[in-house]
Amino acid sequence: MKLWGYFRSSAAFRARIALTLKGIPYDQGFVHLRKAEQRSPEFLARNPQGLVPFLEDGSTGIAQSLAICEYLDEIHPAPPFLPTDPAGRARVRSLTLAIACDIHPLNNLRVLTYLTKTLKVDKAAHDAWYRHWIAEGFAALEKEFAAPATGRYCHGDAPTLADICLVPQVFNAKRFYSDDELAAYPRLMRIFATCMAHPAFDAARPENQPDFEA
Ligand SMILES: N[C@@H](CCC(=O)N[C@@H](CS)C(=O)NCC(=O)O)C(=O)O
Repeated sequence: MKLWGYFRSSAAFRARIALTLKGIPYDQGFVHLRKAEQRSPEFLARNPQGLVPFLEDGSTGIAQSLAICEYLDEIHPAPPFLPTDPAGRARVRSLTLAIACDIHPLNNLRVLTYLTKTLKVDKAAHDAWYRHWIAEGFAALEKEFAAPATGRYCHGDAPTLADICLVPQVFNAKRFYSDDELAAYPRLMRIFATCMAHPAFDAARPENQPDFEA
């Protein structure tokens, strides 16, 4: 398999975690988002959606990180990304979508670029926008993690799709929030710490990627 991504991309980070959790070896292709390589004719020919990640498995090409995660879960069922009971599966999907649909897209590069370059929003407003959507999303998640106790990870004692999305979102938040500020979400940060102690999450982190730039 070959994963096209960018070290700082939260969505590509999800795919790296998923591949590593499954123990699937993969090659990486690099798409430099700051250099707009996602909009190059070469990359658009590969992925018309113009976003990373993009997974190639033989002749199969898959855009969208959650579609990639589900594909990997279907072809390599162990360890599973979802619990077995319908209520648990629904809860994990709900947490996953709260991050992937309701937090992450609002702070995506193309949205921020539209704010600053097209709408001429200044840096203070840009940063306020970014912080607002993180704060609103994390506050809701923190309540979700309250009671009843749900285990060491987002749901239970093993990583699920929700953890695969939570960890990159915390890395993303750390660009605009100090650790002291993030301490306002103690349950969320406890789960983050649990995940980061897991070798698959650590291996997938941006600093451990060949295209990492400080
Ligand atoms: N819903 C997509 C989001 C993908 C996405 O937004 N990728 C970002 C990086 S995290 C990207 O490629 N951004 C390029 C841009 O905004 O131009 C997924 O889950 O894969």
